[in-house]
Amino acid sequence: MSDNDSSLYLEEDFPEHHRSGVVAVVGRPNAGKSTLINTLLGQKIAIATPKPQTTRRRQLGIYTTPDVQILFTDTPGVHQPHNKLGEYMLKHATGALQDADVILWLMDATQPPHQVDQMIADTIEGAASQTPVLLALNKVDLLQGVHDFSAHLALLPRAELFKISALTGYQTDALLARVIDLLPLGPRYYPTEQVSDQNMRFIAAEIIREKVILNTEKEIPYSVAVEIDGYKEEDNRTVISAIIYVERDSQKGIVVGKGGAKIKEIGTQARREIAEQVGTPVHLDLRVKVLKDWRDNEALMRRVGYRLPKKDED
Ligand SMILES: Nc1nc2c(ncn2[C@@H]2O[C@H](COP(=O)(O)OP(=O)(O)OP(=O)(O)O)[C@@H](O)[C@H]2O)c(=O)[nH]1
Ligand SMILES: [Mg+2]
Repeated sequence: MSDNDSSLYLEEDFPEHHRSGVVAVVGRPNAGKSTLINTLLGQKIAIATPKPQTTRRRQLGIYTTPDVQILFTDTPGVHQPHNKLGEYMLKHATGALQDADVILWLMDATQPPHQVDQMIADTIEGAASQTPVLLALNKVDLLQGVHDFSAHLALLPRAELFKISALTGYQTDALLARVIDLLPLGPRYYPTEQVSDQNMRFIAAEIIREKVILNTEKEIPYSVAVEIDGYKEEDNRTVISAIIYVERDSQKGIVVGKGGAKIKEIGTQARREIAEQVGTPVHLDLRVKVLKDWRDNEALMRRVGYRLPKKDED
């Protein structure tokens, strides 16, 4: 943890043997990183979908018990970037490695190692060669019979191997116990009840983006950004308005749907889930706008909420 972290918070009341630290959760898109963090925390703090490249920036899932606080860093799946958004995502993933006390590398056990996995192994050894690595082969609930994972482990022989299912929770307790073993002694950085470093505004935008991804196909899930342009609590309800950005006119038509049917469905699903999280009824107003090729334009990326670093800065 850096000393200038604005969220730094020190609670007096924790035992002397208290452990804490940062666990970077990394891996290819769709490996199950966000699902695993939600499972370990016992609540959904990050969106997860069947489409790769769902997570776009680094965010924390905070696990707290009387003796331990773990800051799980959810990261975008590592892939060869094809545009400015992809570069931004890669930077967030590799940056997380350098700050970690433990690296939790997830691979999809149903697939052979990919060339990007080699890149991940090389990046770990380049940026964090002293940091313990747990290699979790995920989705074993989908496997039948006996499997040989020597090719996976050969990428980073010093890693400790776990076979888990983030979805069912199989062996995730064992993985968590090992993470805790590896953490140094340290204080509690966040209040005990805090589970995420993101505010409700960001989480609402993510939930809306998740519902767009789940209700669309092809390029659209990748082309969508969501901006919350109004958020207020009034008369015991939460009133939110948001803009869904897409990259082309044709995409706008698809997201809106025939007679507005699709955007209505997206709105209903998002409103329900946001209401569950904020604990009040929610009024949600959605609009769809075209922002041509925003994913390859830094100024437009900033406009839709991706805070790009200045050159050479994280
Ligand atoms: N069967 C099965 N599916 C899983 C498991 N873990 C995750 N999934 C599914 O895999 C898909 C991807 O999960 P995510 O958690 O979004 O993956 P991610 O690694 O965060 O992906 P990115 O954010 O794109 O990098 C979702 O449909 C999950 O439900 C698992 O253990 N078993
Ligand atoms: Mg994710």
